[in-house]
Amino acid sequence: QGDDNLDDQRLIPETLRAEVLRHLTYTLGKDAPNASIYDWRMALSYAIRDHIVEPWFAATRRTWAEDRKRVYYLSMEFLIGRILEDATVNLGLRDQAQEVMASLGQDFSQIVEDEPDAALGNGGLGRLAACFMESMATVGCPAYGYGIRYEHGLFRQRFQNGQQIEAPEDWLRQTHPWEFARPESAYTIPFKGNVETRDGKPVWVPGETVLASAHDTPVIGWQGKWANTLRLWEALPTQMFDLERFNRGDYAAAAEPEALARTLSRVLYPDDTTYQGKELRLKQEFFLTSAALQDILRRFKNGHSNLRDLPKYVAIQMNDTHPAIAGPELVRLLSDENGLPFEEAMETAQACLGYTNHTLLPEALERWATFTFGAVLPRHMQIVEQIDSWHRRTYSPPHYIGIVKHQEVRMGELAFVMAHKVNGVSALHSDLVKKNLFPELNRLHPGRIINQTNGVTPRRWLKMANRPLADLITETIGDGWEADLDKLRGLEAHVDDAAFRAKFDKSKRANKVALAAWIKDHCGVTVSPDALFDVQVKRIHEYKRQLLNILQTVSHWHAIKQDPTANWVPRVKIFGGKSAPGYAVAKEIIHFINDVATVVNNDPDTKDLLKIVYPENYNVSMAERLIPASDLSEQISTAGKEASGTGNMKFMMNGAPTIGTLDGANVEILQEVGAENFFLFGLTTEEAMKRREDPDQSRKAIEASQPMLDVLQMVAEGRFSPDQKDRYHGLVHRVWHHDYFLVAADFDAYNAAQAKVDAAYADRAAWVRMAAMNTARSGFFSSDRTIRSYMSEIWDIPAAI
Ligand code: 26R
Repeated sequence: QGDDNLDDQRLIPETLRAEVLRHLTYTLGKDAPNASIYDWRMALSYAIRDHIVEPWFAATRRTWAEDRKRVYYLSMEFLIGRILEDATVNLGLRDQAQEVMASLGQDFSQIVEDEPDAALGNGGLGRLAACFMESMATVGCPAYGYGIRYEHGLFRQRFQNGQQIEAPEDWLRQTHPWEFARPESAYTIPFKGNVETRDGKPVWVPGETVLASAHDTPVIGWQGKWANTLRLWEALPTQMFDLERFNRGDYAAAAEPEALARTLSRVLYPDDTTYQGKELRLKQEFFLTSAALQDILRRFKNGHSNLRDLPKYVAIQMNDTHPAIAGPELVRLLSDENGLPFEEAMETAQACLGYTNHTLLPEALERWATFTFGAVLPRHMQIVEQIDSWHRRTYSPPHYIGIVKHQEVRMGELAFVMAHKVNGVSALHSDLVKKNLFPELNRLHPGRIINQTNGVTPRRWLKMANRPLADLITETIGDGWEADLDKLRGLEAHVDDAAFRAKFDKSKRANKVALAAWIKDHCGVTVSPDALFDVQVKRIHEYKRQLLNILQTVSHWHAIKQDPTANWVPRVKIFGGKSAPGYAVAKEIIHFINDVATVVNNDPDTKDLLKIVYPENYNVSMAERLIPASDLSEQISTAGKEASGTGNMKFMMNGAPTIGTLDGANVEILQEVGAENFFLFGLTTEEAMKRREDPDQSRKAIEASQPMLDVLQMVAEGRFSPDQKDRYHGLVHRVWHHDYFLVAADFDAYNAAQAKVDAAYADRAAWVRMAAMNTARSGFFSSDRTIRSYMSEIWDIPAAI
């Protein structure tokens, strides 16, 4: 059986079957004839979870016994997705689970799909944290992920007349079977109040407190050899309710303290576009960070007494600046609460802390008004000032560098100063972090900024999501590639073998057939699996340029109509992604894509040649369905804007060549796969910066391009909004006159690259070879490689496996 690698502890199906039935009876309190799909899913999940607990205990015991250093990954987002199938894959139990459920009259894949996504994240940053958790468990890095147990994850997206409507997400309405509540692990989190001086020492007298209560989810690595903990904090009131008010009959007021406290873990901030000075967001950030640090110090003290030894046992990674309050909070805990002198507390904290930057966009860089910061965290405001002047004193920077500037606390600078290592997430991005984001700090602290190119877990994104291809890989090069992805290079020897290519093509086609059926079901659009599936899935942002894609699609449609009998390659354009609820321009792009889709999909002239589909509510499980069925990966951000991208790596692994710009990790993908297997186009970062210096750049580009003129003309005339002809006048105007992201400047180059794609796709043998080369050369993009690199270059932790 393909994925059953746990030879030494092979479960016989009868055992698993008995376990499922035992949980159905004794945990769910149901008998088989009355069990719903939910009951079966819970029973199977508990049965599978039981098999995670042993390796989890073993890993914990070993970490304690060997007194090992642990990494603590602090993140406001963990975009986990579904857990059941992933757990069965890593335990080598997927085939048995399927067999067992079939014997019970249940369809395994239906059960898997009954699980709601744990959508505790917006996009790339949150999904990266999830891939890292899985890789840390796979390579045997002792680790805790710390996050917030949001009651409502990322909103559900629907389209109404083509427009995005948000509805609350409610993943915890059903029991979440993977977590263990740990009410005994709870910490008091203080806020507000003021700082008094007692015996010459500062004492923070908080004005409010809430309780952070832990929920642990074990994360199992490949082949069940190691497991770590994802610890998510739930906010609870320190005082349940006001009994006095309750007894007076004022029930609403009596429940107020509870409601207020709980809002802290109520919703995930769905805005990954602009920094907003929202007090609740700052409180959430401190809530996570303080709970994590208190937990870390408690664990450290349980075995060690000298706090100066903390960095020998503790590495703390800040996932962007969202937990950057960890710097001052750790200093506060070490000095105010544990008596270390300020400078020793500083040194100790710095030696523990690392900071990963994930964005250069100025509007997404966190800054807090000193007024808000000082009101919510009065003691931290003082410590931040102290850190700032310590830094100035110690390094006497020739140019003024400040953490606190213009009455704002700049969280990037704070994180930088408090960390011993700062990293970007792709080679290009790390260069830009040095040159453009922190030039002064980089001069003062040479060598502190390093690069750690992102990666993705091949267990979820290849082994689990693309069974046909995974099976072909194993058949061709044997097993072992799952934990050593460089082995995929072995496929290269087969790409010129027609029989191998036929099998590769067959695996892709199987995924496309399945996706076509799903699209029919979910979008009501009929698409042919023989068409080229061209996919752009990611959050909707101007810099990611979904607009470039849809405008080029309009141009392509127009070209087909001009010359309907030419030898066109049939295409299906697939879009997926959510806009931040307050991001009007992104929402307009969604509306526009849907409006274009309505016109194009109903045009008899282009019926078999072009379709546009945009399924609602793109999330991790939709990505698992779309990416393996893709022929072409759209990675077309304006150069210099996408920090890395991780979707780009998932497509590559799944044998979809990229059409893309020299941005983020695309640069490294191109380098690995070779220019002949990549459709490169567009301005470089430098060229883009130069181009923007000309205020007329977009007008000039449009006037020099007949296709662009035609497209904008059609849109302006209302061809895609017949019910409201001027609907997209604003959009067209912005392309002409305010095109910061250079849609017009890159349009012709993109159009030409798409023509090359068509030509390449028409040559089947060459295309399949190219697709296979993408898989074969994707080994570098395993998050195992990334994690090993963090371990040696930032965390100083040796691998256990
Ligand atoms: C503070 C708030 C406004 C906020 C800003 C930005 C919240 C969340 C974000 C999300 C950003 C930081 C993000 O997801 N960045 C993405 O990180 C990925 C993982 O490193 C990269 O691959 C991707 O390029 C980058 O956009």
